[in-house]
Amino acid sequence: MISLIADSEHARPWPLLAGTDGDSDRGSDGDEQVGIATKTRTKPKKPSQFKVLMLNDDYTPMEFVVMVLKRFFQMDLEQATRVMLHVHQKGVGVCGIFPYEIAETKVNQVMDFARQNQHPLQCTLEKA
Ligand code: TYC
Repeated sequence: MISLIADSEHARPWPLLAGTDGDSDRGSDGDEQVGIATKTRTKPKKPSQFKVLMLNDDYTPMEFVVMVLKRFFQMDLEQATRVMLHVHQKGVGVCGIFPYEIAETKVNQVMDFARQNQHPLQCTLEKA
């Protein structure tokens, strides 16, 4: 018996899509068994989510933070004001939770916009 990937007689940690019936891929003389291992997740992994966090500072105007939250996180004036005041009082707050690439893009957009306007506003990522 030739086993390239898995010995079908012994424990294997993944299902074999080909080679499980023990005959279709047998060699012509009947003593060779070659399995093609195909990993199949029974439970597909969800893309991991990241929190976008806004940090407080002493210099960025409150109105600017509200503008950022409305522009980049699609908040209305009331939501944006609530989040801004939370950050102002607690030091940090969540702007939203997104898949990694979207979260990273939002952080870059906020940081670029703050820099262009010469405000020290900081924004960062954290695994949700
Ligand atoms: N603390 C700032 C001020 O008093 C306002 C502020 C709020 C700044 C939230 C940053 O993420 C921030 N002008």
